[in-house]
Amino acid sequence: ESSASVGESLNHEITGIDSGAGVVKASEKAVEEYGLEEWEVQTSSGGAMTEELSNAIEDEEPIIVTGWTPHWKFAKYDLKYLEDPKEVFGGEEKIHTMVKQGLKEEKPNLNKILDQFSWDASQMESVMLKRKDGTPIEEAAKKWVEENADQVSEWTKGAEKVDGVEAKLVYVSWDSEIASTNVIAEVLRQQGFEVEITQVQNATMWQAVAEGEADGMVAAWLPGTHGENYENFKDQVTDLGPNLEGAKIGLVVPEYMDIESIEDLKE
Ligand code: PBE
Repeated sequence: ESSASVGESLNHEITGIDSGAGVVKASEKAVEEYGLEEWEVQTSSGGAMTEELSNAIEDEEPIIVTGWTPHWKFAKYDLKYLEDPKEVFGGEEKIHTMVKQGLKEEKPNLNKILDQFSWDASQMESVMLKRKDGTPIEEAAKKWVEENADQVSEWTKGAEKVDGVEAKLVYVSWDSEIASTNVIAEVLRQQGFEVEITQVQNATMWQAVAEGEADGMVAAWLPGTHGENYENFKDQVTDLGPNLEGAKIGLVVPEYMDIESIEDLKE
């Protein structure tokens, strides 16, 4: 199968997610920088993307998706990242926790827990997988918190329990962030916070924290994916540092596809 037929068989479409996602913007940039004039990044949602991926794999058909790690799809399917010799997608990233300015003074216990929140890619993936396999996310989060009490006690160390203090978190409906946000929300609930988690678009997530409408978020992918968002708001948010290391974005295809690099989409 030649790469020309890959383009034709895909109608020169890359299956994207929501248009606000950094990985979609990076994919559009890749289309430009690799000279893939015929190609287009179709936007939809994270859920629609994984649905299309599942369908394609079922029929062993070609597909290219805007992908990222951590994600359950790598546990479910044989997938590979297309090589990116121009490094448009950047390298390894970290997911940071961002809070509104002054949170430390306003809600010190909330700030402390958000600051101490940190886990790894395989832990996040395990929660994502449970949800994928049908467990409601609140339940999957509760279970994870229960089974990882030692680690969770590191997150709450030095924080006093509260009685109904509001904790407002914002996130985007990406599988990875659905997992992290629900896990930290469960921890906060157990500490006595009145937790409200709100699903928004990426730009709104940053803006809500910058304007102090939300207390924080655990979904800032840096330095690349959300680099532009961070540039826009860095003077209005407080960066509490990474909560997860070893994240990555890129174009992802099934192993059975006969291409290895983004360059291969050119012909
Ligand atoms: N993601 C998941 C997001 C960040 C987290 C890779 C889809 C994005 O592209 O903005």
